[in-house]
Amino acid sequence: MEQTFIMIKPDGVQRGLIGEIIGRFEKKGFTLKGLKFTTVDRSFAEKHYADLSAKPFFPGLVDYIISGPVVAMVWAGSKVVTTGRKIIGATNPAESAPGTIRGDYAIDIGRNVIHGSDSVENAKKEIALWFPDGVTEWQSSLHSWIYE
Ligand code: RTP
Repeated sequence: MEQTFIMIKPDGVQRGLIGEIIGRFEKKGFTLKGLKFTTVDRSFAEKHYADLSAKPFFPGLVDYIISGPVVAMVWAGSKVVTTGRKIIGATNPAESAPGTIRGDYAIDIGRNVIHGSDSVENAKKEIALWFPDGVTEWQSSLHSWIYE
């Protein structure tokens, strides 16, 4: 099964959205494979967002991510990378559809509550970075009620 890396950013944690966000992925039918409540330091955040290091918003983005605890997760399921991005909504909450996490809970692009991998390849890299010891391999007993 495909896997994706999802992170509830510090604003999502501070605003009490952990349960709401996990609930949306659970209720969709995806399977939780890894979960860590943690803070990260500057060099780790810079590694996670290395692709954006040339962007003008990069220093502010790193400050934001290290400003408080985050919830790092691995979710598994069919097409979980693209579907996860749909559940999250567009990067800029002003353009995120109502019903998406960012559409429902965020206003500012620099406080957009959640991160989700944008490709299967990046998901693999992010999972390796955040969960170097691997994830928990198990299969939900609901599997046959979710997949044909
Ligand atoms: P993410 O990686 O957090 O899931 O977001 P994304 O793929 O939807 O967007 P990306 O382009 O990778 O940007 C990463 C995060 O940087 C912040 N950002 N700020 N001020 C700005 O113009 C700006 N653009 C992006 C956002 O927090 C975005 O999620």
